[in-house]
Amino acid sequence: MTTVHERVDTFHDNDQKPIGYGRMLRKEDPRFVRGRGRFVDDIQLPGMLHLAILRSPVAHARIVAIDTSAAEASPGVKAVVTGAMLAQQGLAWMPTLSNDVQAVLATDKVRFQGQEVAFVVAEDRYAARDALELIDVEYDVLDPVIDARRALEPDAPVIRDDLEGKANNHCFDWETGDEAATAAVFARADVVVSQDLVYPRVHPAPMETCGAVADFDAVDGRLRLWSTTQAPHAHRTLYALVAGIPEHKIQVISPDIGGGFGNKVPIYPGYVCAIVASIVTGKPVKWMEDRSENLISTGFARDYIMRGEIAATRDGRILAIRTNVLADHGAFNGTAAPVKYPAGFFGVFTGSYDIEAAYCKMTAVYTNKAPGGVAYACSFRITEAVYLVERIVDCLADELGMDPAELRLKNFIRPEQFPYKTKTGWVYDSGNYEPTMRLAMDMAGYAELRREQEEKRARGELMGIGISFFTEAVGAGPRKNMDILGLGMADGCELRVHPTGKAVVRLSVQSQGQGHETTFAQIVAEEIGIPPADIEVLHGDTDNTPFGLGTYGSRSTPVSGAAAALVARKVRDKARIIASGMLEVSVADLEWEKGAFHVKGDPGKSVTIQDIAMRAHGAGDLPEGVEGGLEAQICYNPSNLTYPHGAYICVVDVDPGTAQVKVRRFIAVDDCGTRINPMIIEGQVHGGLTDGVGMALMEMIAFDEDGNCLGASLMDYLIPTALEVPDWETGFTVTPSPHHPIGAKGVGESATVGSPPAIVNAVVDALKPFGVRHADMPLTPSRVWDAMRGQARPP
Ligand code: MCN
Ligand code: CUN
Repeated sequence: MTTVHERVDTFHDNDQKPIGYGRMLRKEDPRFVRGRGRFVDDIQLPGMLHLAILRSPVAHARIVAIDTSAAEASPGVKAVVTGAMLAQQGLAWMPTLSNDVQAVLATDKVRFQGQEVAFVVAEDRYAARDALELIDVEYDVLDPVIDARRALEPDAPVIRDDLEGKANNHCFDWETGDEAATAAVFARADVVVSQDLVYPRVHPAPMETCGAVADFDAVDGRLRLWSTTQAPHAHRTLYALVAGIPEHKIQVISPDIGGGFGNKVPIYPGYVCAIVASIVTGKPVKWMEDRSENLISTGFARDYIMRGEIAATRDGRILAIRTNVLADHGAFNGTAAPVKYPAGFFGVFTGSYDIEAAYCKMTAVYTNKAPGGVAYACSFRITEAVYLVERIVDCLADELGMDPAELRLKNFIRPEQFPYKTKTGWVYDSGNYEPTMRLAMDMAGYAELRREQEEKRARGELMGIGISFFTEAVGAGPRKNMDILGLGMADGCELRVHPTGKAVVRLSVQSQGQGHETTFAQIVAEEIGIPPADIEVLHGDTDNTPFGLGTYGSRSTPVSGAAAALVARKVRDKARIIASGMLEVSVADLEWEKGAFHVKGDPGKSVTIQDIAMRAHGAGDLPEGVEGGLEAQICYNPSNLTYPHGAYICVVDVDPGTAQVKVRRFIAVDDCGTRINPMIIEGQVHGGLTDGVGMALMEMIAFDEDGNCLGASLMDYLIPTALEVPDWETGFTVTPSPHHPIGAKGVGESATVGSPPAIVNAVVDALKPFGVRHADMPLTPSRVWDAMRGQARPP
C-alpha cells in the first residue's frame, strides 16, 4: 500500500511520448472542446423523418379509445402508430433487462404519467410534435398507487393486470444472509439501534437526453441503429430477439454519449418505436426526447424504504446488521442488474466491518411511477447499501456516545483478513482500510475540526462533521453467476498492431464521458510500449468491436481493462517470438523493456515493437510456425469483482435562521488499486461528489397524490452546480486487486456511492443540539427546519 505520493510519469502534452500510467490529457477532448463531438442528435441521414411520442397525462387509466385521424391529416405527417397497431405485429410489449415485460406503446392501460401511448412520424420534429396534440385519447381514469407502502394493501388497485393471474402489486421478494443467526446475535447484544431511512427516487439527469436514429434497409434487411446506449452489444441481442431481425443484420452504434450515469443502460420504448417507424416508412427515423420526457419517463434510481438495525457491545464492537427494505420498482421492472441479483449488489450492506451475522429481507412492489430501478452511478444498488450501513453506524455512535471515526476504526475488516468473505457471501479481494481512514482524518484535521465544532456549539452555531467509509463491489461478472438475460458478463477485446507500429484496440465497453479513449490507450501502451498517442481506441459499434456486456457498475476497468492488458500481453508474446528470429537468439534470451526486446546482457542488440510490427507484416522470414500479422483477440471472464474502498469526511455549516446547509469542506480519499490516469480519476471523483451533494441536499423525483410527476423540468428537479459545491480535497491510497492483471479496481461510481451518507451524517451531526438523530434526504432547508423544530428539546 502506498499513500499520496504518485507513481507517475506526469505528462501534460500528448506529443510527448512517455509510456505508462499518468496524468495524460484526454485524447477525446480536442473534439469535445471544439464542439466537434458526434452525438446521436448530430446524425443526419438523407430523407430522415422525425418521431415524437404521445405520453400519458395520467398515472393510471384504462384506454377506452384512440382517434388518430386528425393527426394523420396533419401537414407533413407520414404515420401515426398506436399500441393496438403494434399489437397486431406482436410488438406492443418488449422484455426488460430483468425478465419483466414493458409496454412499448400502451394497449390496455397506462401505468405511469409519461408512459408512451402513440407516436407520430413526420417530415420534421415540429410537424411531429404538432400532430401529437391532434391525437384524441379517451381515458377511464383509475386510482393510482403512488406510495410503495400502499402497494401491498389488500384493497390497492392492481397495476399489472397484464400479467397472468396477477392480483396484487408484488414484484419480487429477495433475501440474503442468515436470519436465525442474526436474530440470535441481536438477542444477546448489549445495544441495539434501529432507524428508518428513505433513499428517495432520484434521476441520473445526463446532459444529453436519450434518443436514436434507426435506418432499416428493406432490400438487404439490415438495420443500423445509432442510439444513446451504454451497452450496444447487449441491446443488439435484445433487438434481434424482439424484432426477429437476425443479429448479424443489426448494427448498433453508440457514438459520443453526453453522459449516461446509468440512464442509458435500459432499452426504452422510444428506441423500439424508432426501429418500427423506419421499417414502416422505409426511411431513416430520428427520435430524440426532450428534457421533460427524460426526467419523467426514463430509468430512475433508488426509491428504497429501509429499516436498518445494528447490534453491538457496549464498548462499540459491531456484532450484526439487519435490514428490511421495501423497494419501489415503478410500473415495470426495468432494473438493469445481473439476473440473479434482483436487488443488484445491495448484499454488500455489511459495509467495511468485520461482523458476526447479517440479514436482509426485501420486498419489491409495482407502483404507478416510471419504470427503472438502478440507474445513477450506483454500482448496482451499492449506493443504497452504503447509505444504510453508514447511516446506522452513525446512529450507533450516537447511542454509544462514541466518536464515529473511532467506532469505524474499531470495527474495520483488518488487512490480514483479506480475501474476506462477508456474512452475505461476497469475497472482498483486498483492502487496507485504516490507512485510508487515517489519511482522510489527517487531511481534514479531524481533531481540530471537533474542537472547532465544540467552540461553535457553545456559541449556538451549527457545524457538523460527517464521515462515511465504503467498500464497493465493481466489475461484474464472473460470467458463471452474472448475466443479463442469459448473456454472461465477460468482455471481448481485440488489438491490432499495424505494420508501422500504430495500433488499434477495440473494446466491447462504451464510454459516456469517462475517458476510455485515453485510459485504455494507456493500459495497452504500458504493456506493449507503443505510445498512447499511437493507439486508437474503438468502441461503441457492434460491427467493429468484439462482443461484451457494456459499461455500468464501474465494470470497464475491472473487466475490459483487464482484457486490454491481457490482449496486449498476448501480442507481446507473439512479438517476442518474432524478435527472437530477428535477433537470432532463443526466446528465453530476450529481455523486454518498455517498447523493445534486447538480448540479455547485450542491450545494444535490440528490436523495437515498431521494428517487430513491420517484420510481422513484411517480407522476410518469420520463425517456424509463426503466422504473419501482429494482432490478438481475447474474451476476459473475471474471477471475482474488485472491491475499491474510500474514506470521506464532510464539514457543513447550517444556518440556524434559514436552515440552509452549506458544504464547507469535503475530503475524499479513494483507493481504486492501481491508478491508470490520476487526472481522470479525480474528475470521476469530483463528478460523483457533486452528485452526492445533489442527492443529499436537493434531488428528489416527487409525485402528488394523483401520480403527477412534480420534477418534469430542471426548474423543479434541482441538480447541483458549481455554486453548491466546495473545492474538493482528494487523496488516495493504493491497494491493488490481487486478481486483476494490472491491479486496478473500478472508481467511476465510488464518489456517488460514498458521498451522500457523509453529507447526511454531517448535517445530522450539526443538528445534534436539537436531539436530531436522523433526517431523510434531500436535506432541503424545509426538511432541516422541520428536523430542528420537530425534535427540538425544550429550552
Ligand atoms: N480509471 C483509472 N484507474 C483506475 C480505475 C479507473 O484511471 N484504477 C479510469 C478508467 O480508465 C476510466 C474511468 O476511470 O476512464 C472510470 O473507470 P471505471 O471505474 O472502470 O468505470 P467505467 O469506465 O466502467 O464507467 C462507468 C461508471 C458508471 S457505471 C457511471 S454510472 C458513470 C461513471 O462511470 N457515468 C459517468 N462515470 C461517469 N463519468 C462521466 N463523465 N459520465 C458518465 O455518464
Ligand atoms: Cu448504476 S449507474 Mo452506472 O452502473 O451505469
